[in-house]
Amino acid sequence: MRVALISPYPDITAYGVRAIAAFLKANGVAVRLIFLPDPLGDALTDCPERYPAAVMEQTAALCADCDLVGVSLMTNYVDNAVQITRAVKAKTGVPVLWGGVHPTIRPEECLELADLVCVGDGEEAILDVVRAIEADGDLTTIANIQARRTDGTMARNAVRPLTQNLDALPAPDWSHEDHHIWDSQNPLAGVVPLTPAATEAILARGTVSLLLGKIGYQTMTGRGCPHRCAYCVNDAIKALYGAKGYLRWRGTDHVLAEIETVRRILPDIGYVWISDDAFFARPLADIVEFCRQWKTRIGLPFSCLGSPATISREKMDALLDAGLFYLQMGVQTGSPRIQKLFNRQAMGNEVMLAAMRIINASKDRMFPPSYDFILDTPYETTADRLESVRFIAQIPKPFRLQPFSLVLYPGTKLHAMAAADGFLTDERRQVYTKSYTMRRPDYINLLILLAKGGRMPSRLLALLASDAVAGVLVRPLFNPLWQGLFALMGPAKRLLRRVSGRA
Ligand code: B12
Ligand code: SF4
Repeated sequence: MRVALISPYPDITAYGVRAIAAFLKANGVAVRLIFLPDPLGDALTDCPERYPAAVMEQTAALCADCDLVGVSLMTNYVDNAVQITRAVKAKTGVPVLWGGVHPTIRPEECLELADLVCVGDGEEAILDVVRAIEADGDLTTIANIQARRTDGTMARNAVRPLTQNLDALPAPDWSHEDHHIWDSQNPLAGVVPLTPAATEAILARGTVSLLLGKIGYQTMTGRGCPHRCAYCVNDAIKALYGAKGYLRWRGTDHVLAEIETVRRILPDIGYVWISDDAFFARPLADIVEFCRQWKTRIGLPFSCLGSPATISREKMDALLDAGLFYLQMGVQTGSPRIQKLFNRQAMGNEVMLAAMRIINASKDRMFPPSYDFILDTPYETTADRLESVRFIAQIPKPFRLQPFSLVLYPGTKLHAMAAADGFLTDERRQVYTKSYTMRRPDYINLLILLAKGGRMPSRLLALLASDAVAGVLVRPLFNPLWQGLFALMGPAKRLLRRVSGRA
């Protein structure tokens, strides 16, 4: 049996797809991986036909001798999945299975085009589908799989319990055996075999890789998150499976063995990007052991994410000693009212400032940390937003901000609430094709963007966010001015990049 797995994501890490590929291979199924990185990158615009026709034909040809085609998708990649699936169906009779975050949340919508949909974790489910196809068996009774029966009714099978022992699963597949890619930076080459050298060249183009001049390898040491923020998919997935047993960690040896293997294939990897939702949520003893082994077996610099409630001095010290060079933390808002709306009241301003002070005490040993903010929440008042800016003025320097415009992803509490309250009138525009870079061009967002690099004097920022000054400048009369400045920011940034010689 042979399965083609297709990833449309701009980032070719695609951990979930590679995890499934490795699992199928370990169970004797041949796998062909096809990477079709979205040519628009993270700048999502409304563009249903994202791939050239020739690329779709080559993709379909690569699927023709397979028994099953799997496509992975997040909500912003529905258009990609539709285009790919139509192309495969036009040229082959191979059944198409969609999996990933979006099919997990919206299986019925996905079944309008896909033959089968996988809800939740996919390793065992896809293997069961392959076995059923092999035996010419029933595809509508498999746990995690949803399908339309021949009479048109929906087969909605329950999810199986989550695998608790992640070490029983193989590490993601970076073998490069039967891996293919269409690289939009070399579009005329078509879909070609992916070589380790090409992978390194693509990973080297990542933002942090460019900044450091080192190739970054991204992995995950666990699955799940201890928190349940109202705008995050973790909330929806916990609702599907139950919160108990949702947060799971791989053992240190399992993770380090993966990195050792991948370094043999990709020898130029210069740092590791641990992209667990909340790596700092690992217990201290685990972190200490992880760091001890990391130093002797890997020895590369690494970055990770931490939620404010989980950062401690002891964990920081151990990680810094092992090579932590960069840390990203979610702040999202400085308004206690919006923290409550986001279900992040346990991560209030005092908790966040305490975590920031711990991070700041190590400022000489690492890159400035990055703090994420969510902008454009429909429930925010001007007072809430100004509280956020005043909070930024209290953050110890140096730091960088990553301000994201809120995307109301389906399945989250906030999506349901906004839909009920009439804030979601056009899902395609407001969700499916919305990028986090589409920030509302107004005075308060401008302040946050100006504070992004962490260089704006805190007193000046606090003054600009004071009721006396902001009270005047947020008036609609000034909006054209802020909109004009926003419009100039893109070209100014590009000019600065060109002058400084960066691509
Ligand atoms: C790591 C990560 C990234 C990385 C790497 C992404 C990549 N392409 O490799 C980076 C930082 C680049 C990233 C970027 C983005 N991300 Co991201 N990311 C994650 C994160 C933290 C983990 C994903 C992961 O690897 N999980 C572990 C694996 C094992 O789980 P999985 O991917 O879900 O796969 C399992 C199942 O879904 C299923 N499955 C998956 N694919 C398939 C396919 C088939 C055929 C089958 C049968 C099953 C199946 O089986 C897998 C194994 O069990 C999640 C949050 C989360 N906790 O899931 C967000 C998340 C997936 N990201 C999200 C978003 C929105 C983005 C961006 C679009 C943000 C943006 N720019 O606006 C970008 C775009 C993607 C890109 N550039 O490639 C959202 C998606 C929400 C949604 N409804 O779609 C999430 C859920 C976070 C959130 N906001 O809630 N991301
Ligand atoms: S801490 Fe981050 S990953 Fe965890 S639930 Fe909240 S937003 Fe999602």
